[in-house]
Amino acid sequence: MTTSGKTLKGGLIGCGFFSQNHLHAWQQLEGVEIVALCDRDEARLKDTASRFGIKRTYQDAAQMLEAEQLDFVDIATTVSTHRPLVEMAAAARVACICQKPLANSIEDGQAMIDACARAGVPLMVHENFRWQTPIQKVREVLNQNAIGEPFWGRVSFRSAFDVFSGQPYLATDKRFILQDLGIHIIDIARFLFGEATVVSANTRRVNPKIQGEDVATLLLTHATGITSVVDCSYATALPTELFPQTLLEIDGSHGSLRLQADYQLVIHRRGGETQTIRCEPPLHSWAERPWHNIQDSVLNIQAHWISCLRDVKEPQTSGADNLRTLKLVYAAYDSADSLQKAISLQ
Ligand code: NAD
Ligand code: 89V
Repeated sequence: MTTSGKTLKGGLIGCGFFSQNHLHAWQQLEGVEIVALCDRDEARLKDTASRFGIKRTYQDAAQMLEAEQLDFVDIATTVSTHRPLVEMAAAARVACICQKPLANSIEDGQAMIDACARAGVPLMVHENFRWQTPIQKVREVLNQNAIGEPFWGRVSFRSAFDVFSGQPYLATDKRFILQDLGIHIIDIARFLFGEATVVSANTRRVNPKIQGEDVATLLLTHATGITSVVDCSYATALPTELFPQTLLEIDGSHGSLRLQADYQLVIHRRGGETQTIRCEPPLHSWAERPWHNIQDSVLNIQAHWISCLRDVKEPQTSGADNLRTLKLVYAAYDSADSLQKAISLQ
């Protein structure tokens, strides 16, 4: 696909809760335009089209793909439609962004990757948490060897924020926190510590009004030799609500690093030197607190997609890469179902 210079044309499928962030971010980025929208729900489609000034609308994704000359589709529907929509776009030889979770099973995820590979089009999973400004800063600090060789880490997300009012399906799905939020936190662990080879986990439901688990704790062994703890909770009422901040603790051979509340990054060198860096994400004109950290990461991942399309590079969170995160999610559920049995990913 040669795209250098021209404005890239995208079509967005699924005009629901989260897609509004995608659309704001696309409007902020140079060299890209969402020329068509698709949603089965006519009212949502019209409302989104008028708010973002997008003229061409479709209630059927197949019709949109047939009628439009698109460089890519941005699929922002919920998980059950991901496989059919990605396969449809691949059959039309259109590059795909697909929201997380990639799929409802490893088999479906693999089929989506294979369909895109056969069609020769890239597939990127919209796994945005690693693109958050503070997480990118921590990656940079580790790359600079500021704390030496990391040997232990904790990636932690604890909150009592009401996610169910914006995303009601989260209260009724049989599986909740690992599949929806843990998937991001596990991906951050992979991003910072490398591939995980063994996982054990436990989960529980605290909130009686929901169907799935809202607390999960994982112990991971990484091929790099790092041990990490990934913990997430939507049942944790703190004196100050931190949603949607991910906190980090990383211990290295020459020091330690802590990403603390309110985006304070503390880097300590063995022997005494301690530095505190503030990594507050930018508040874009369309963004609002406390979501601005996530909203900024949407802009960052979409900018990455544009640069990958232009330079014909594989996106960081390609389908194949993200399938490894999905495999960890399923392995964690399997472990939790079998008394925290350690599951090997090799
Ligand atoms: P939603 O239910 O609010 O919106 C989905 C929209 O897709 C609906 O308007 C629905 O009518 C439409 N749709 C479904 N199937 C369709 C089809 N075949 N053709 C056309 N339209 C179709 O869902 P949401 O809360 O916006 O979540 C969407 C996805 O985004 C989910 O996979 C969710 O996990 C993910 N999400 C990601 C983040 C993040 O930070 N990365 C945050 C929230 C949600
Ligand atoms: O990222 C997500 O999918 C969201 C949230 C951050 C609220 O968990 O559901």
